[in-house]
Order: sequence, then C-alpha cells, then structure tokens
Amino acid sequence: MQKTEEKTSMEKYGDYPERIKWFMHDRIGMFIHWGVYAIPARGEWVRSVERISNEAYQPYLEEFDAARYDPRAWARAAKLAGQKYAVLTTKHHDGFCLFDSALTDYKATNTPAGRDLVREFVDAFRSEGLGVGFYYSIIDWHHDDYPAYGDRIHPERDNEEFRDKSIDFNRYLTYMHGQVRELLTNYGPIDIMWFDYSYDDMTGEKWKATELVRMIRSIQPDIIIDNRLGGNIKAAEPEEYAGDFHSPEQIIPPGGIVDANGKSVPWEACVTLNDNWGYHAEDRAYKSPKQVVRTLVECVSKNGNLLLNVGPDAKGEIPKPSLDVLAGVGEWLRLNGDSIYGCSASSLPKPEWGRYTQNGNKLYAHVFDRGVGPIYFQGLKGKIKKARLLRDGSELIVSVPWMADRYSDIESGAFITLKGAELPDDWDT
Ligand code: FHN
Repeated sequence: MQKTEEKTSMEKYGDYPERIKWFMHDRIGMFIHWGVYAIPARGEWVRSVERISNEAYQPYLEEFDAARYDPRAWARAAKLAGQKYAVLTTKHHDGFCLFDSALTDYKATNTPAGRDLVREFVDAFRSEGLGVGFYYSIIDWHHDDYPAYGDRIHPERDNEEFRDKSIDFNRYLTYMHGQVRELLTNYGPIDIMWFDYSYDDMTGEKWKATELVRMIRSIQPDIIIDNRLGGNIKAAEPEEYAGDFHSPEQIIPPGGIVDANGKSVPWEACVTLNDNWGYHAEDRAYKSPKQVVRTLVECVSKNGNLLLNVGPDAKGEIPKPSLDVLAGVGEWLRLNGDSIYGCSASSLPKPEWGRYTQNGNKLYAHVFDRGVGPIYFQGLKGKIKKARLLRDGSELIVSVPWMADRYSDIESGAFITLKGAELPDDWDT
C-alpha cells in the first residue's frame, strides 16, 4: 500500500557509509561452510569436539577431492533462493585453506582437489551477478604459533604436553594478516570480509586489528567488514576495527541493534538451515521455508539482514534438503520480494497480526496471524491511498466495516478487508 507520509526510519540509508548501502538493500545472502571437515561429516568443530590431532586429521586432506564441486550450481541455487550475495569459508578454525595461499602448504591445491576453490567460487558468483564475501577464521588450530596451552577450544593444546611449548604469536599474526592480504589482492573486488571470531581476551589489538583493518581498507576501500575482530560497533566513537555491521548468530535481536546514540546500525543475523554450519550427515532438523521467511521478514522489519547457511558435503554438493528450503524461500521472494529488497523498519508500532517493512512511502504489511474480519492498521486512518496483495497484484479493499465504530479506535485506525478464505492462513504480504 502507499502511505502518504514519512519515509522509512532508515531514511533510505542517507547517513550511512556509501559502502554499506548495497548490503542494506539486498537483505539476504548465502553463508557457505565447506572444508575438509565435511568428510568426517560431524560439523566443522569436529577436530575440537573429538580432540582429533593434526596427524589423525591428515588422511581427510589426502582424500579431499571436491569431485562434484560446481560453484555455478551453488550460485544458481542462491539466485533461485533470492539471495543476493554469498560468504564462503576461505579458512575455518581447522586452518585448512580453500585458496592457494603462498604462506602455507595446508591448502586445497595440495589435496586431490588440486585447485584454488576460492577462485572458482568468486568467478561463479560474479558471473551470476551476486555479491562475494570471504569468511576468514582468525582462530587457527593448525598453525604452530597459534596460542598453545590452555586454549580450551584447541583440539590438542589444552594439555600438559603444550604447557612449556613456546610459540611466537606475532609470527601467527604476520601469517594471518598476510593471508588476508592475499585474499583481498588475488581475487579482484571483494564485497565482504567476514572475520570469525574474537573471544575472552583474544580481541581487538590482540589481533593487531587496527593495523589489519587499515591494510584491508587500503587494498579494498569499498569492502565492508563484520564486527568480530572485537569492536563495539555500538560505541559512539567505535574503534576502527568495530566493523561496518553487527553479526548476531542464531538470534534475531529483539529490538534490532542501535549504537550508543540510539541510531540503528546495520546488522546481519547468520542462521543455519539445520543444526550445523558445516556438513553433518545425521542432521535432519531443517527449518521450513515459512520459518525462514518469517525470520527474514523479522530481520528486515528491524533493519537487519539474514545470512542463511548451507554446508556442502565432502564432494562439494549442497544437500538436497537445503536446496528444497532455499527454493521455497525463493518462490516467496519471487512474489513478495518488493517487501524485502530495499526495505527496512517502519516507524509504526508492530501490529498484532504480523510485521511491517517499509520502502519510502510504501508500507508492506506481513500478515502472519489473521483471524476473521478486516486487518486493522493503528494510526493509519486516511493515510492509505491504495492496497494491493503483492502475491498477485490484486486490489484489497480499504473500508470501515459495520460495527467498527463500536469496537475500535476508528478515529485513528484504518481497515483492510482481505479476500476471505482464498488467502492462505500462513503468510502473505
Ligand atoms: O565457531 C564458529 C562456527 O563454526 C561458525 O563458523 C559460526 C558462524 O558464524 N561462527 C563461529 C561460532 O560463533
């Protein structure tokens, strides 16, 4: 419907850095967790959870062949899902690199896969017109100079054997910064640098984060960076490594995310399609397209993005249950995408029947919980110029039903009569 007054609370991204505006428009991306851990097929933390030594993990590298890896198929699946960008794990905590790094032998080009898998990912997603992001783990369980003894998550070093082992953490930081430089130098323009993750006192300058971010911005000035180097993006004067967007994980912030001045800040919730980021052969707990769409609508209604994860199997294929959910989400977006892309929160209070998203003077009503009778729009009396059902473009009648004057604040509200039972009772916009 067309509202006659104020714009969305994000004022069409007027006072946000230019580099983040495409992100705030596109709203939904694909997260891709893929690596050697897909062979044990018990999730990407398998080395830590099962305390697998480097030596016991090595056979997996020796059989990693990416035999059915087809990033064009991944990109087409993302497009079919309505996803506008993708973020691939170039290196996860196990330290294995999908890219041909000159700084290590622990990489895909030294496995039967025998090629730079990141290069093919970038080329494929660019050819499908999608944004390209790199996830890079600052945690590294393989590197000899990564914190040793006492590191509770490290697969091997949380034991006496490593108590007196000396490490040169600065040498690790040189390696880590060097790999980030490789990623942002060798693959053309990259849209997102997605670091993961700071913890305990391992945060900020412990990673030499200011130096790292300055290097990144010198190579790729238009890139956007998440906040997991440890910065407090909510701070009124955030550190340089605060990042460009917040990255809540498996949670939609109830009130969105604002900075210390109460201004909405860009954010992106990352969510798994099942219960694992990396491939897990036993994982059957897939979310439904309806759950994903409601999550996406909630994110956008709170000025956020949704990064929806897939975990390809050891051969490089996205599991069919994931593809099925993505296709369902894409079909909804094919019909209702105008209520997501380019939209953000409305200044109106959340209605009891669902959520609003808004784009300029267009207000989108996502009706999740409808009973009988018309839908009531608090505070919109005389402000709705016309209403259309996005799904089929049909007119919806804006009218004051009989008895409304007795049972509603008819002086400020407006009513839209939906078209009876033919509307699905689950969702529509
Ligand atoms: O430990 C990782 C985890 O494996 C996964 O990559 C998620 C995705 O955001 N990040 C870390 C957990 O917060």
